[in-house]
Amino acid sequence: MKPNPCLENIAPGYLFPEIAKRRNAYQAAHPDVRVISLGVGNTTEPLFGTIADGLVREAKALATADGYSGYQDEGREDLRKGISAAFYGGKFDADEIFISDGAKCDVGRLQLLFGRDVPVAVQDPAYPVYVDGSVLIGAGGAYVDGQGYAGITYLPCTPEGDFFPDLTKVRPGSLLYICSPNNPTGYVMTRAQLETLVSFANHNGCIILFDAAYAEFIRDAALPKTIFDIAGAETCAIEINSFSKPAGFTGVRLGWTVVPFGLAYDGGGSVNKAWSRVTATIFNGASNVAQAGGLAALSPEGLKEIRALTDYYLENAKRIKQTLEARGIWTIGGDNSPYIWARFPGRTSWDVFDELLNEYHIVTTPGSGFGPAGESFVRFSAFGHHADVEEACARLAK
Ligand code: PL4
Repeated sequence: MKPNPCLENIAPGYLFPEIAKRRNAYQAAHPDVRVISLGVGNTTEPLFGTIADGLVREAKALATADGYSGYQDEGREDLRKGISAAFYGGKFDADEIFISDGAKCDVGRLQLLFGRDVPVAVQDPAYPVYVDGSVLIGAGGAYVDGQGYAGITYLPCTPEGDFFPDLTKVRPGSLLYICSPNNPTGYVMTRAQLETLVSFANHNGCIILFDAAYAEFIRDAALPKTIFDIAGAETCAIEINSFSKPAGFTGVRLGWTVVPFGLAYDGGGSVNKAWSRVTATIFNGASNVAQAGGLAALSPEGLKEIRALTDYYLENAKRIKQTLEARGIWTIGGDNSPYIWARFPGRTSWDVFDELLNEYHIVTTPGSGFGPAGESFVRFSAFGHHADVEEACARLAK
């Protein structure tokens, strides 16, 4: 038996396990050093009461005749309605919202809707799953070290270009991956930028896969939290979102995807119906315990807990950003997102990563791991205990 040919194209090694490998090797060689991680974006703080109670109640109910439930393939209707009410002003029907086991999993599945021949364009830098997921379905072409995949259109989003892609590079009929607040840059697209994107997509037959996993970190009221704040988005966008970062569900696993009824293929076929067919075939629903936790997170008390948790990480972000800037390092992000993107001109990202690990015992994420335009940048994650972030900042200040 031969491997799937797509596997021959994929870059050797996924970014985050590679970082973990280097960290573990360093720790093994220096057992007395306390390494602090500002690397992977993994939540660290315990769940608050209302959300935790929602999980516990459901788990206990499963042990009772009345409370037991089995498959919930499509996701609880009250959860889908609750998401529409809490995050979209109630404008979506429950059947336009699909419950998932997390944003990453749906990013990986969504391209089944479009197949291997669709042109793919991604922001560069970007969360690696967009390109790797495309490659796995055969849409990426071969990997060229330092340049990325030959079959994918990389759209540099740099400080010089206001972190907005050059849309003239996007072929009509493309799938366009956009993430805002952005991972890794922490940049949040303005309303005007999103309007330009939506207008471009509608005029050029493109579909935007909009990853809003960090929307609840936005504090500036002028910045849209969802692409569906923009008129016309319902005919050109799918939004992916998650309870992972706002509610601390990275391990619990729960997310959602909005596929509007108004989104159509060329020729008029419903993308919503197609997604319903795909998920019914290859997904058996999110955990019923996780869904109960998600429902609790949408209660008035739960939404306050989301605010408090995201505030906690934003305090870390502010502290890291101030520390780096006090050292004269250029940064962006961290105000409305949990990531700070720091620039080290003339150096490679892995070189800076190694220095931060060896000299400061701090794990970061090298910018080049997010795409060619990430070279010379390093991402600092604000997910961590306050005390650890304080210590990391004290080390960085020296
Ligand atoms: C490490 C833009 C983190 N093993 O938890 P999910 O599946 O709902 O959300 C994953 C996700 C989706 N969209 C964006 C993200 O940034 C993430 C999580 N990214 C990071 O450090 O960049 C965790 C990465 C994890 C992974 O591979 O996803």
